[in-house]
Amino acid sequence: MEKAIQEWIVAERSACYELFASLVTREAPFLLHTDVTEAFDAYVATEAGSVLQDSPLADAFHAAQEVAVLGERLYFSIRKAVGDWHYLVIDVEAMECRSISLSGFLSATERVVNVGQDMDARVLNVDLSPFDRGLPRLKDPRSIGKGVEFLNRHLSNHIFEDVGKGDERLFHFLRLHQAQGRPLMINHRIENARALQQVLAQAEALLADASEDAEWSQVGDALAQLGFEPGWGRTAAIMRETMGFLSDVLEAPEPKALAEFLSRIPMIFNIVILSPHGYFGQSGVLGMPDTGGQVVYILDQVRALEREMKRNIHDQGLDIKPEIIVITRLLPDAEGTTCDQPLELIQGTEFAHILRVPFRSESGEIVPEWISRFRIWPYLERFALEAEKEIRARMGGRVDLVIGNYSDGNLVSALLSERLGVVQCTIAHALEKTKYLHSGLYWKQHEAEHHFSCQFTADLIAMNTADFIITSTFQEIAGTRDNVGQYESYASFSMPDLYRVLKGIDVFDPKFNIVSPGVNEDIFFPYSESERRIQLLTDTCMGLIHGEPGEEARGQLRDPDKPLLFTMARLDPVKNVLGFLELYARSDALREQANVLIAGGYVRPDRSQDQAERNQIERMHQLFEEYKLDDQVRWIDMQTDKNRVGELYRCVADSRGLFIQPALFEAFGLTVLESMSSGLPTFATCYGGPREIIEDGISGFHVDPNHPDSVASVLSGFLARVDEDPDHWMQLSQGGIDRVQARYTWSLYAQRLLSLSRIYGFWKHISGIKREATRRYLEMFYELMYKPRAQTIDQG
Ligand code: UDP
Ligand code: LCN
Repeated sequence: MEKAIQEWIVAERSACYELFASLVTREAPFLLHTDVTEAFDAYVATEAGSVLQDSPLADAFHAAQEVAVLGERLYFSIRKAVGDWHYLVIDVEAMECRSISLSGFLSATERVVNVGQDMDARVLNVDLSPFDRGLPRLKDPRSIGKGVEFLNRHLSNHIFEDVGKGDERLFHFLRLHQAQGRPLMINHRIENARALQQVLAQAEALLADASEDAEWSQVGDALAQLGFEPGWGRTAAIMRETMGFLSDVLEAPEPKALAEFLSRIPMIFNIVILSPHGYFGQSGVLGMPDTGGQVVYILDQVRALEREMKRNIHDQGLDIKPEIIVITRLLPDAEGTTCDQPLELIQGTEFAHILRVPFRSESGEIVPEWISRFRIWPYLERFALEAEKEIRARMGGRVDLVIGNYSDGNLVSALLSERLGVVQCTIAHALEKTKYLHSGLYWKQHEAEHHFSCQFTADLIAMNTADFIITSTFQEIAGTRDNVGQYESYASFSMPDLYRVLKGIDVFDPKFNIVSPGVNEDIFFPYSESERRIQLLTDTCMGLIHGEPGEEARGQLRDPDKPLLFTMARLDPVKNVLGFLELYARSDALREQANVLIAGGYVRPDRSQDQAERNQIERMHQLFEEYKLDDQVRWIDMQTDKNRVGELYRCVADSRGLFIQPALFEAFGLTVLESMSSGLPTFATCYGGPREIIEDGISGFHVDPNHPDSVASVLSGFLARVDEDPDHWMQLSQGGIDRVQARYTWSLYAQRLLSLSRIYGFWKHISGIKREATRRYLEMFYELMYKPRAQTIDQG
């Protein structure tokens, strides 16, 4: 690319110079993708610039992710496709273009931030690429997020290539499985893979003669003589089928049989889920600081997992009680929630509990108060050790899967799974890195408030120790054509004076799998299912919308029959609730057509304990005053009762209103699923998960929060069209319902997660030695980088 550009520079020197100079003279240290493409498009629209229209510069400028401007030099990072990066520098004075290395580019960005930094200064390079050798990697970007399918193909093609070895590995893996001290599937009588193949044939013949419904109690004695144990299936027919899959795998492995067999192995009975930060509780917590979708996700996930585990155990013909423990922080100052209780049964389950472990100060005292998720890093190691003791006491150390959530839970899951020797799954929910522009490069400015030096280090460690990672969407891993994925942003970045990441994660790693969450269908059902709605709840919600203003509500709607534009979120700046209120306040058309309903934060600022939230609350009051909104906007406190929230969406749908999710960035967006599932037409940010959840114009609409005027006109246009054609509202409403039902359900989620756990469990078993070196490297990174950084946080 650089050669072709250089040829154009020589041929069209003056046009090229003018284009480059237009970037330099902006005097911005960094130019973003849109700045660069817009500058190019604007210039080629001029007469002088038109010669560059179809030049190689067009490709470079349109694919430029970012340009660092250092004096007269423009350093380009170019993303031709997902994970396909190139770097080049254009020297505007010398009119030269050449390609540079990733290190060269990162060094330039560091010098932009640290003016005067020595170009050759030594830095700590973090590079995981040497550890990848010999491990499989996807090639086609379309396969990203379908790691398990790839791994199955790889396993069946390569593991068994080495005649004899793959069989033995599988045999040893099967030997590991036991429950409550009793072996499952095979016992010591079978000594090796060859012997297994022989007895399998005998067992299959034996089962063919038995009645299809015969259970272990009828066929077990004969099978045990051959060396088999329970776990193959509830009935003779299922046992035979499972054995058939194994025979096929041992004879001539192919991906489908291998996947089918692995996903039947009885190996997941005890699961530990980690979610340390925030107020993790079953009621009265949602909307509190750091407490949102993650809590909803985990509670629904646990219920779905328990159901699926019970179903699997039943089908496997076993009689074992599964157990799930969600480990969170014990909060003595619980602010009226149950977060000060050490143990709670999770509603809707038989065997799942929330177990709370306190944070302790350096001197070992229990820390009583809530601590922002940005400041909890120094407490986590001790928390992990204490959690381990609790797990050993409850589960006897017999854990089959550890699932981490968010950066803190993922770090603890890395520490725990290492010590317990079990499969580790991580779920990011929201990686903070992409929420703030250049959060790595400007980490020092963020440090006092956000402590990203700890968080990004923790993220790198957990992503790389994880056996598998699940994400809610594709874009979370690999972004879109124009935007870098959340995980992709960890591939390489720099934190000046701390370290430079040359390879932090690879989006082509088969550990990534998209497993999307669902909604609780008992709570978020369509507004039109009137027989399921409870009048008392409807009345309560109508009171919330139309009642008198007071301590928990501001505004009273003068024209209550107008449709409602509803938004609900934690009052975190990134949710941009204020941006939405302001765009409404400034749009005469919208103010004429509709009222607004906002649920979030506290109307009384003194009730909030979080500074960022208090700032938002105060600004909201200012907007009410400035734009005189009291008779068109109703603002109610955060809603902590889920049933009420479900009914609130439906009441807004009754008004033929809509839901708007205006976040500057939304990692996934459970409110989007909830409102769609309630049959409320949904308008959501085009940055993040909603872009993938909603098919624009079919199951909702995408809006760009950076262009408030266009959001206002999209909303207003929709309302005007619905006025003329009420069917339009109905189409969007149904589109949303259909989309959620087809794509976002918890039962699909649970099936897939458990199946992944078994397959990656097998993969961990056979690839263990190869990964030992990575583990050691990460241990060092933890001790030498993470811990000292965590200790800089004041624990007082
Ligand atoms: N929520 C709520 N009451 C509020 C604000 C939010 O019940 O006042 C719930 C909302 O229904 C959703 C979750 O909190 O289930 C927010 O999840 P989402 O993924 O939209 O955002 P997050 O807060 O996790 O960033
Ligand atoms: C955190 C977020 O910020 C949301 O976007 C997600 O929906 C939620 O977690 C659940 O994964």
